[in-house]
Amino acid sequence: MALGTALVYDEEMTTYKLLWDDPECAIEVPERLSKSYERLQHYHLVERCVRLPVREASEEEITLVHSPDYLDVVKSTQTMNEEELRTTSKKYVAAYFHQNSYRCAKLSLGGTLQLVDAVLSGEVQNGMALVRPPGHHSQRDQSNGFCVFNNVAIAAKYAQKKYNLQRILIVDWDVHHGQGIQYIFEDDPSVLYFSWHRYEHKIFWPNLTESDYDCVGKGQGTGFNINLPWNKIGIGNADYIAAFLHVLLPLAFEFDPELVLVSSGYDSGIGDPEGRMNATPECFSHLTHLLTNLAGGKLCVVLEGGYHLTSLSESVCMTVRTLLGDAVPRLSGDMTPCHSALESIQNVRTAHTPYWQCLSVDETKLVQQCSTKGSSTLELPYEQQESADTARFDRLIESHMKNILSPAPPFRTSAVTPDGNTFIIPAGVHVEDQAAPREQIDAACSGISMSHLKEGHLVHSVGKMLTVINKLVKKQTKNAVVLSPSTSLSAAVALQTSLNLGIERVLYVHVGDLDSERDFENDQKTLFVKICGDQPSKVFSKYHVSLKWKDTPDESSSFFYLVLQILLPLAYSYQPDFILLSAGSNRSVGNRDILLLSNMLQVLAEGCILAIIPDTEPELAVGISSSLAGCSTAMHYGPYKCPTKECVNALKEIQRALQEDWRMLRNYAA
Ligand code: X5A
Ligand code: ZN
Repeated sequence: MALGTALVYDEEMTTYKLLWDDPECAIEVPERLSKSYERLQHYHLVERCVRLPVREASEEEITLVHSPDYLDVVKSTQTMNEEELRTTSKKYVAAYFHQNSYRCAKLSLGGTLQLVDAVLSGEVQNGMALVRPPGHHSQRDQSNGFCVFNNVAIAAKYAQKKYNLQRILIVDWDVHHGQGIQYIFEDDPSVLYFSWHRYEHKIFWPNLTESDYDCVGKGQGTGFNINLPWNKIGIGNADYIAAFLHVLLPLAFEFDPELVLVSSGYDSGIGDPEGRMNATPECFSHLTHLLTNLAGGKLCVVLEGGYHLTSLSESVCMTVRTLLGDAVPRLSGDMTPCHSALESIQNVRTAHTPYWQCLSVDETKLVQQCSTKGSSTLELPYEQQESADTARFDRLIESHMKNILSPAPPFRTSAVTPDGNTFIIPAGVHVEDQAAPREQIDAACSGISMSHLKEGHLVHSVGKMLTVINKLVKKQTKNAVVLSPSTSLSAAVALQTSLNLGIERVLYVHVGDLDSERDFENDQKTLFVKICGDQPSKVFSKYHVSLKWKDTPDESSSFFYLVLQILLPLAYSYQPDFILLSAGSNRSVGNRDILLLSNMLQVLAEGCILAIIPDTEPELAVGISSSLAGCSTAMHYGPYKCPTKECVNALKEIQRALQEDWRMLRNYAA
């Protein structure tokens, strides 16, 4: 059954601050924490989480990463006067100490470890630690960039030691390079570290050569350090999603971690004075959800930076909401990655080609990145308001959030099951028992030959499905699973009905054979994607993509590659309002792959998915309904393997042909 989401927060971590004038450090204020927490309360998210108390980290834990000498220095700041604190702070880069720094740093780390314990002991599914001081810049013997102890790096060492983990993924979406984490794990293949960061050809802090894409790790750890430098400001939603789909996630799936730690800085979000990037708060919902299919959903999100208080706190809320399994809001803005972002993506993919199978099947080359060409397609809201009033910008974010967060109705998953078969449906899923009236069924089926469907089947399955579609369109239900005697027919009826009800863009994904395949070209209201094991009869076109996909038969799957390289990019580019996912007979992908697909597709259309499953396959329906109900993140999808050259070539052809129409397919600039 569904495990909960943990939240770590303690007011005591607001009891240290900068005591003197230092413009560089002035942004790291206690309100970062208190405002975020207040916002979580405002959205009633705190009460939905499992509250974990913080604790002090032990010296043994601190020295998993830091030197005893450095620990002594930090310890000694407890009793220093302001003059001494200043002198000690000056020994480091962009650091400051207060008499309470040591105590708070111990709580910050201890709180992070509490979260790791709760997730790895199975007490909760995932969670977030709202902590300060942050950690990812701090190093073995130094404080750096407001960081005292390296919370996430120590958490990884702690998890390896206490739970004997072999593979941990660290995702650092803070806008700064977590060079501290890189230094600690650069020769270690058991920790895969991914960081994107504002770089601007090294002119941005911390101005390190080793933050560039060609720094891939050392010795045994070669290939396990992934740097994605942004050479422009104004990087936005489309760029971040492209970075996940084309860089982080394929490598992460191939790596197959047992735990995911997020160095979760929100200075990569819109309005931040440090990052000057453009990602809106709901982008963090997407990033979070996209990670939930790794490591059986064991995800620990740990706060790092984030200096625009409104942007920070809204983004924190979006992250926690998503950890709780709420629907992921639609992503705003044009889904076209900018040229500079694509250059960076191309280069990091090329730099990692020797180390990752899923990249080596693709042919990539380096591109010369110049500092002038290309810019984000989004405006720079931060720059607009820089001189003027920040209050106006705050109101802008707030009204944006109101717009995208639809008020929560009794949101649940519905199911249509054959009579007397309700026992298979997971708790919390609503079994629909109301069939639409006969006239409605007849109208919905007009033009679709239902002749070989038995009368009883028709009324039960199609009739109830129509009721469910009505509810989906009216937002009275979140998503649904239909067990059907003929998935092709049910899908055809569902498609026609949803369009009749005024849905403008339907993404229709069908896996397996389809009884009668109509032509979707020129019908811009449907993007049809069919996945089958045989060569498709029809050549693909913009709105009608049939593709052949076949794994070599064994325990592992390469389906993630198709999902990340084709299906999600198509879906993100199309921005559907409704998703139809149907499974036919003679499928070339396993049930586990369909679960991965249904889980991943939930980032689109606010999760409004109707899944149509053969009524002979109740196990699949159970899996999908629990996935749609947001309680199956505990499932482990691995092991993964690399797709065959043949599959990759077929996909590449589609990618090339359609990337002008569907921009998120693009993963290179040249
Ligand atoms: C944790 C974090 C930023 C330091 C910036 C110094 N540190 N210019 O975001
Ligand atoms: Zn940062």
